[in-house]
Amino acid sequence: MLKKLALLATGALLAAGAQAQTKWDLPSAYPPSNFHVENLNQFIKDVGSLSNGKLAITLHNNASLYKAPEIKRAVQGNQAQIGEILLTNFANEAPVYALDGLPFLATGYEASFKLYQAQKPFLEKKLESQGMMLLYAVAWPPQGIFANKDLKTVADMKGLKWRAYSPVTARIAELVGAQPVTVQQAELAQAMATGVIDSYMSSASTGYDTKTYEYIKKFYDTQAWLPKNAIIVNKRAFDALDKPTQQALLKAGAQAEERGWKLSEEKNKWYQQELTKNGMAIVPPSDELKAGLQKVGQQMIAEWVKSAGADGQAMIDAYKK
Ligand code: PCA
Repeated sequence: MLKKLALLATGALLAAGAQAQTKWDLPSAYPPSNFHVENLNQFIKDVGSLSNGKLAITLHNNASLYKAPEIKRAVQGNQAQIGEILLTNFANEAPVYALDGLPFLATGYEASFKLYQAQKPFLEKKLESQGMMLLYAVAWPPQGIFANKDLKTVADMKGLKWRAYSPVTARIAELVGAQPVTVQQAELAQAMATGVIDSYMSSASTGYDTKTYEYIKKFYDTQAWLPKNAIIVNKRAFDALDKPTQQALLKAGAQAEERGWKLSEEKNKWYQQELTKNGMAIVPPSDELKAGLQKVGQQMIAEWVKSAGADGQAMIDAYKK
């Protein structure tokens, strides 16, 4: 009888040992229809299988756990062990976070990936100094302008009630005489419904996620820049994993980065079709509008280089090489 009990106890211990599992929370500010979130779901599955179930990540999407601007601090403080951030949201904290949010520096997927490689060592260093690490980053589709108004030149942007999602998109508004209101994607539909804003710059992806076609009927396809979301990890939480689990996480991250960049480009076409199907016109910008926006971009790049010092110049040089 005693022997049997001892055996049972050993069995229970063994089972518990095999299942010893670390649980992480992953806040994201975007909804299930978003390609970043689709990619995250696959990433989480991959982490589970590559780690033999030892690391279980729970996704909290749509800003349900933390709002977009709070996620970075939550990961830094280890309230969340891993999280998704929009880098350019943190432009005021350090210039490196703003680089991929600048208009007309890198405008296609290839150029944006090159810009990422130039930015990456500086991004890693910055995050490391804040007790975090960069796992992977994926570009949003090219940014265009959603507006009902006819925009033939930048002068037509004057007075727009402009939704900004970052200091950079607020600066664009200032330079063209629009009125910026900062609203994150999770609150964007409401801001349109209540008339707080009547225009914004973002991707077809966000236009789809927020049903922008119910309020705004034109998307000016300016392809001005491709900002990135990054998946960041708390360094102490990472260090607490055993080596094979760390390797599993890194591997799943590398796979998610590769898959994510492809998904962004592929799904952008689908998002644009959906916008069209729902009554939105995808409008190529006039040469005048393009030229005006490029001028705004040049000024903003010059301002950035000035604020970013030697590191900034090194990033630009590495990108232009
Ligand atoms: N969508 C996000 C950021 C960039 C993008 O394409 C947003 O509009 O909030």
